[in-house]
Amino acid sequence: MNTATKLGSYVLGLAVVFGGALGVGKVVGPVGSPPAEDHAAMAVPVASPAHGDEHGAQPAENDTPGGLQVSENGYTLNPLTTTLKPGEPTDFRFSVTGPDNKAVTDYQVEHDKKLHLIVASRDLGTFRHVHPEMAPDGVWSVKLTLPSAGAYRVFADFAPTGGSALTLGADLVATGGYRPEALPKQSRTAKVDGYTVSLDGELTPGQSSKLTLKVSRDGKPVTDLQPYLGAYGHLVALRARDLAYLHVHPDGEPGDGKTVAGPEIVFYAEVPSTGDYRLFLDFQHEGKVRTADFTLGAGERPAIPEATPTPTPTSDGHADDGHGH
Ligand SMILES: [Cu+2]
Repeated sequence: MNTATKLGSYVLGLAVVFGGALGVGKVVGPVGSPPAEDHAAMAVPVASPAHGDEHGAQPAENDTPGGLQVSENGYTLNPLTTTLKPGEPTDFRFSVTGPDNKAVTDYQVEHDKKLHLIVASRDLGTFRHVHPEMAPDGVWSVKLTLPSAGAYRVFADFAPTGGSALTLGADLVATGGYRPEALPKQSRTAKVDGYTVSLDGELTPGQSSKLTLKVSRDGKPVTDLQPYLGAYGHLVALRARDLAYLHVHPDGEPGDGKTVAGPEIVFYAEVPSTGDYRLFLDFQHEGKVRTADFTLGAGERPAIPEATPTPTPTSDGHADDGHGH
């Protein structure tokens, strides 16, 4: 995707562009705030050290969301591990080759890391966000334990030095017979490890949508969230059915003098289409990173045929309150 052009096509307040990698051009600063260092680099690619000269020819603008392709803009994700056994810690290894067909070894640091790896099961029940280590030859490696047999998708989210941010995707299989689970029902409340996270806001296709996530524990708002990878929260959205990848970033960041450490974390997201999305929020509190997950619909969706039980008429004879059900 030609990120410079892409950015230019949005004007105000857009914090996220679908297709979204962590880096250049895919994410811009929050509304009305001075851009942070990395955001500045994204907003003005030629000003970034990694973009010190003209880009030269870039591929034409392409609105395909991230994560759907194994190769884009001349960069290719090459998994060296394609299957693993569920429940067993396994090194997942891969490289990224560049337009010269050599393994890429120079990456821009985005949110404290050169590369972010997301792993999700095809049924979107399992989610991992990990940070592999790169060997000098450009081979990345990370210990992965997948909970159960099934089809998974890995997403490498990175920005090669001198290039645009990319999210490349590839399949990964945990061997064994499995039964895919239905997409978790739509929900605006997630519970994890005694924390409750509630989600406010609507996803509107094609528009920047404000999402507010509020973290509480034992009924009390959490106001001392800890920065994790340069933010109080990281939100990844995956579109149901094709696992198109959207990385969303918060409005404001720790240390900017106005972003509070909870209980609310505000994000701006733009989704490209109607449909269901799974949202995964990573947040850190008391030294531990946890993930809260949600299912949210965007836009008017065609009804999904499912076996809905027919409403049972009440038989206890109490009067209808007149408001219906
Ligand atoms: Cu990451």
